[in-house]
Amino acid sequence: MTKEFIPAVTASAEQSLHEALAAFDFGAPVVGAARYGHGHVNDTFCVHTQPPEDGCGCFILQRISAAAFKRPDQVMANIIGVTEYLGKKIEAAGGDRSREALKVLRTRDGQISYTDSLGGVWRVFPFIRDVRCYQSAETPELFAASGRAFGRFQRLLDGYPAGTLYETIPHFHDTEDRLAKLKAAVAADPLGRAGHCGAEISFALEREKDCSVALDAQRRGVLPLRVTHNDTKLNNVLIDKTSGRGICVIDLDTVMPGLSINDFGDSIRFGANHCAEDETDLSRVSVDLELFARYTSAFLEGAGGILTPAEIEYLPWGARLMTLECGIRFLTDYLEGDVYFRTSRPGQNLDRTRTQFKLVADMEDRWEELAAAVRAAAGR
Ligand code: ADP
Ligand code: GN1
Ligand code: MG
Repeated sequence: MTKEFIPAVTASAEQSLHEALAAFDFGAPVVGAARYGHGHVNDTFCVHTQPPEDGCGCFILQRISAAAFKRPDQVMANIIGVTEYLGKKIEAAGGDRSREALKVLRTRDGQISYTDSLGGVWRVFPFIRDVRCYQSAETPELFAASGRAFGRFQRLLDGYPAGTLYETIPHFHDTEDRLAKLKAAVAADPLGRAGHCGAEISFALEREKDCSVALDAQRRGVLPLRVTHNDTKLNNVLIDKTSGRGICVIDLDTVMPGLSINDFGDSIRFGANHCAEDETDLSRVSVDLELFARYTSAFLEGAGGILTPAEIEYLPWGARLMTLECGIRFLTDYLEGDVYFRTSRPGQNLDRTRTQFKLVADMEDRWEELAAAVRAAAGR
């Protein structure tokens, strides 16, 4: 697919919603569309249709974030490639591809996305029913189910031709580059916010060396590049209501060549604690070792032996670095005026920064315990 570079859109998604709804073939009249989910980046709507029989139809309609993705055509090309590959693998293993893999619904003229008159790019997936999507790990079993699903996701994509994937966000998990961008934001300080986040800025700068740990290991050939998801939050896996299994990994915009330890680590960052990303009571923020251990065992089980001993050894670094990097990203966005991550109140990105840095400090304090939990899960 070749498409022109799409300019950034600043218009609200609601402005173009009707245009987008008219562009797709939902198979029945649309009776409603409402904002849906808790994503920080894309604009997501749930669309209901009214077929003549069989209850109502349900779809996920999304406007791809122009701030995050400069080439939505490449995002969609990756998603088509990966979902078709996963679908075939799932079918071959006797699974139900309509529930275990996303499927892209075409527009009325057969395209995989629709560009509205303001430049926003939209896509649709059939809604997977009888699932739940969690914002926090309500039970260890639930968190383990997500770990198994993300481990399995990596195993299923082990043979995928990684060279055919576009890098949808260049330097996405390049922690050195993230720190460099933070330094630039501190220097520019367009809104004069740096003055009241000196402690957070120092916290990041003091960890400059850490930012190179995984990248150095990759450069030395110790950690291999794989096809990875890169955004493995608990709310990016759908959990089957009946079985409690993590059945479908969603939010495939950032599937790219990357490090397995980052997929592991981003899940730990988001899920192995008991508070929201923007919790303001920092005394509540800490890593839950039981959740950490349960996730690790399940992730390794799902990965089914594809991970190398070095990848397993570096898993705690994945957790520490994804958390540090995410804090750096929230802080950069705070300094730049909250232009990337959606916020619903002033100071939210700074609060998010603080939770991430508190988690990093906790991981540093309990480093040996994390390493021991990984060794135990790996049977060493
Ligand atoms: P974002 O990139 O903004 O996080 P997601 O692709 O993760 O967007 O979608 C947001 C939410 O929509 C998810 O957390 C999930 O609750 C729901 N969702 C997305 N795709 C589907 C689907 N195919 N079936 C059911 N729910 C979905
Ligand atoms: C964003 O899109 P969403 O909400 O699943 C972000 C992740 C961050 C996360 C922090 C494309 O994820 O990288 O870790 O917010 N996604 C992108 O909550 O930047
Ligand atoms: Mg998401």
